[in-house]
Amino acid sequence: MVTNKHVLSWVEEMAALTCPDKIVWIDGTEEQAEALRAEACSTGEMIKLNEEKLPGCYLHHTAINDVARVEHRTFICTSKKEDAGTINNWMDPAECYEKLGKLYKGSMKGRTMYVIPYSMGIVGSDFAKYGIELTDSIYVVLNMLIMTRVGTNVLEALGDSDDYIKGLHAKADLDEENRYICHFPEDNTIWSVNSGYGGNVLLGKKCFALRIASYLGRKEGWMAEHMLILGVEYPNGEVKYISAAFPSACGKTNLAMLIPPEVLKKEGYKVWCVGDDIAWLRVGADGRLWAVNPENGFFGVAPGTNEKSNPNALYTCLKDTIFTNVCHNLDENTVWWEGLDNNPPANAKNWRNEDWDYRTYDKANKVQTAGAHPNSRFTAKAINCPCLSKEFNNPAGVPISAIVFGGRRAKTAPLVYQSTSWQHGTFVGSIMASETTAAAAGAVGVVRRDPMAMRPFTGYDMGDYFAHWLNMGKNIPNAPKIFHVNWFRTDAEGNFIWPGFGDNMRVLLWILARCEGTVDADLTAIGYVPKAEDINIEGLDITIDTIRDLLSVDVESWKEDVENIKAFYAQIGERVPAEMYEELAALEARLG
Ligand code: OXD
Ligand code: MN
Repeated sequence: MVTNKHVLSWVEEMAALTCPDKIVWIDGTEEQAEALRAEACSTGEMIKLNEEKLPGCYLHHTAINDVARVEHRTFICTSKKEDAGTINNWMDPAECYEKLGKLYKGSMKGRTMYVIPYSMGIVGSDFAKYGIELTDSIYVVLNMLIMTRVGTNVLEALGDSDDYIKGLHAKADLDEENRYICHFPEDNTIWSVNSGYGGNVLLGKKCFALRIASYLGRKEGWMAEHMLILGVEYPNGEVKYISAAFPSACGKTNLAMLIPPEVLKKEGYKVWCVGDDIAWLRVGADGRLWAVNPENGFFGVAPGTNEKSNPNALYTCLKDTIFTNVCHNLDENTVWWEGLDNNPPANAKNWRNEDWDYRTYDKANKVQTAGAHPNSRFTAKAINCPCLSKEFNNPAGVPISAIVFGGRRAKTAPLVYQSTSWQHGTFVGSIMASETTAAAAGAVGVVRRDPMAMRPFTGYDMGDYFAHWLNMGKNIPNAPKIFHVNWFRTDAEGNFIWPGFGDNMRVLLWILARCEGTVDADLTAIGYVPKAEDINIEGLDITIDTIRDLLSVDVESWKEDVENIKAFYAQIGERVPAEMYEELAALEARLG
């Protein structure tokens, strides 16, 4: 029985707007979830997959015009435009409520409204924040049950408080022209309409745990970041934790679930996954920075996931998983995607649910010809991950030794470098960037600046966000050291030089050795760079000269980058802190 009057009156108000035929409260029980799965299968919203090969797994197809996050239709609605900043789209809150109100009006007629009480973080912990999502999609309910902690215990923990994030989602007509993902950070509210794609409709994830949470973090003195969290276990059993931010398509989930190379595994090194996408960070009583993963599952990109790139992810999605927009193997009633193996199914439906002949696949035109959409996903439970950290459910989180930023750069960034201070590290994060690859449409090698990988996810002005980072640094007596990595340097023929994947562990070990103060480094114009001999290359088909090459600082391309950074800071505008300009000027001077 729900007694919280704030919740009851809000649900009533939203129901009066959307007019559902009925309202169902999600209680988190397996019985209710199972009944919803059966209902979704009976209407064709989901397909039950082969119970022997993929127990508890389902397949879902989104509308073909609705397969990814829509940054151009994502808005931050603060009362003052300046507070949303120049990088975000902004709409006046009153105008937005009115505009979307019209789209919601009567949109749930003939449908059911599901009320999902959920927690980001462990219910009752200091880190936890609560949300309620109203949705007319069973698919959303079933995904939220995997991605967050859902149930009546959330309402009990909330008590009579109105301190929760109010999320309203309606599929409406899935009309692209009227698709909106809107955030009202001053009202703890998220409104999403006309989409059914995960990143736009699982409101606990990007909308709450990053955009709204980053706003709350600034107000309350903590940080919400687009970061994976992993633990490196040493042969003596000690575990050190790293959090790392990468733009999309840089292998975040793979790094989070890394398997060390044979030589290190034999010595007893292990890696444990705490999270693959989002970290909430707070200063602990011991003066260290502590992190939790506020999610409870993984919403990972399927294509490219295989036995070599990420066996742990593959294993994680063998049961209790919802697959979205992958290829359906009709003979086996299983799933397939490009990059899984070299055996595409002969009798299959593609991500659009049309008959598919794998021989028509053209790499240059993936969206049209692939079996699985390039952004097809698996929604899988964290507890099914073989390398899940035993601290995953620790309400206190894990202490972070190193923060790592990364990008995809063909030349500019070396394999790894370390910042010289928190302020310099904040600068390094602020200039993060990735170059577009031939795999994506548009020009190759165009630099997209993506500060801290938060460009699409900061719920306020980017300059204020940098200032928040600087302030946090002043309040963390034992702050993590800050690093930058680049797995993607290429040779003259455009081939990747560094092997990547599990071998990235070799770089993580150098990073942690720096945090422990047990290894030396060379100070360069951009920061501390390893001495080549300190990167362990045992068992690798790579010479120390190649490592030297990977660690070299290409002064000319950095000078070009400085110009690009200046333009980007100018675009962010006047709230970029003076300290960032100081760091930029110092870098320019050091480059000569
Ligand atoms: C994601 C993203 O889906 O960053 O995690 O785009
Ligand atoms: Mn992400």
